[in-house]
Amino acid sequence: MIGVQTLDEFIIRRQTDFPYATGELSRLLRNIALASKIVNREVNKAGLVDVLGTTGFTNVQGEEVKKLDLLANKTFIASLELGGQCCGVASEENEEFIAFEAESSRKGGYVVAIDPLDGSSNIDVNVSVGTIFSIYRRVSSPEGLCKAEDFLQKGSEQAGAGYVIYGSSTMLVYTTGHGVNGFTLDPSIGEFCLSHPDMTIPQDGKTYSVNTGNFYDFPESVKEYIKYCKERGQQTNSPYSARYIGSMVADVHRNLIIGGIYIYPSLNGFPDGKIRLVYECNPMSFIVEQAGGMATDGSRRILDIEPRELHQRTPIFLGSSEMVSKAKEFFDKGTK
Ligand code: P6P
Repeated sequence: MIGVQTLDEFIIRRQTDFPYATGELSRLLRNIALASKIVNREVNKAGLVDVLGTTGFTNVQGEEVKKLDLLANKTFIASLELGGQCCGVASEENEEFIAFEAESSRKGGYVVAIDPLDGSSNIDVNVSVGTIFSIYRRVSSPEGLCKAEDFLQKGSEQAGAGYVIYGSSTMLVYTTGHGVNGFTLDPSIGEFCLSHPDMTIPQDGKTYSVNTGNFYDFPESVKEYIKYCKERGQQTNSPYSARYIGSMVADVHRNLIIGGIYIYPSLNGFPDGKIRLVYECNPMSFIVEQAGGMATDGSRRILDIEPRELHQRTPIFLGSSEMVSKAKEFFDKGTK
C-alpha cells in the first residue's frame, strides 16, 4: 500500500529524531500496540463468543468485572512483561501494582499505568470502549523491583500516554511529548497506519459531555456552567450540543477531533468525582494538552496534581481551551 506509514515505521522514524533515545520506549509502545490488536480481536467478536457478561466478581473500584475486562487486563500485562522495557504495571483491575520479577523485565526502565478496558459497561450494548495508558520512566533503583513511587509521579512527568478506541474503526492515539498522532488499524494487513498526523484540538467547540443525570448532585458552579451551555442557543446563533457516550475514551476522542469539553465533576457524597487520576485523567490530560487543549480539576492543572495513592479520583474538566477556561471562570466565581 503506497504511502501508508505503519505505527512501527513511524515510531522508528521518530526515534531517529532523538539520537539519545535507547529505543526502549519505542519497543514498549509496540508492545502496547500488539496487545491492543489482540484485545480488538476479542472486542470485535464479543457478541459471538462467550466473552460478554460479567465474571461475578467486583474490582477494587466496587464495579462488576466484565469477562472482557479480565481478558484485556491479562493481555496488556503479559505483553508488557514479555517486552522487557517495563518493570511493572498498575491497573484499574488490580488493587496493588504488579512488580515484574523475571530477570528479563525487572530492570526495565519504564512503568505503565493502565485502564485496560474503559467504559466496559458499554460492551454488552455494542458501544465504543477503550484502553487508556500512561508511561513513566522509573525513579526507583533498577537494582530492586519497581516501587509505588514509580507510579505516583505527577502527570507532568509522563514519558508517554495514549488510548485505543475500539469503535467503528480501531484507533491508537499517543504522545511522547512531541505532539499527538493517531493510527487506524487496517485489519486486512493487521497494522496500525498513520491516519491522523499531528492532531490538534480546536481551541473552541460546541459539544459538552457530562452526565446530566447527576445534575442535582453537582456543585453550584457546575450547574451554572451547564445552564450557560444550554442557554447558548437562546443567546447566540451557535448553540451547544450535549453528547455523552458513557465511555471517556469515545467522548474525549470525539472532542479531540471536533472540539468540546468532557466534565466529570465532584458530586454530593463523591467530592473527588469518579474518574481516576493516575490511569485515566493524567494520560488523557497529557494527550489533550499536547494537542493544544486544557485539563483541570476545575481550577488546578491536572498534570500538576501530586498523586497520593494509585486509585485516587479527581474531578476533571478536559478539552478545548476556551471551553475549559470558561468552565474555570464559573468554578472560580463559585469558590469566592
Ligand atoms: P457515569 C466508565 O465507567 C467511566 O470511567 C468513563 O469511561 C465514563 O466517561 C464514565 O465512567 C461514565 O460514568 O457515572 O456517567 O456512568
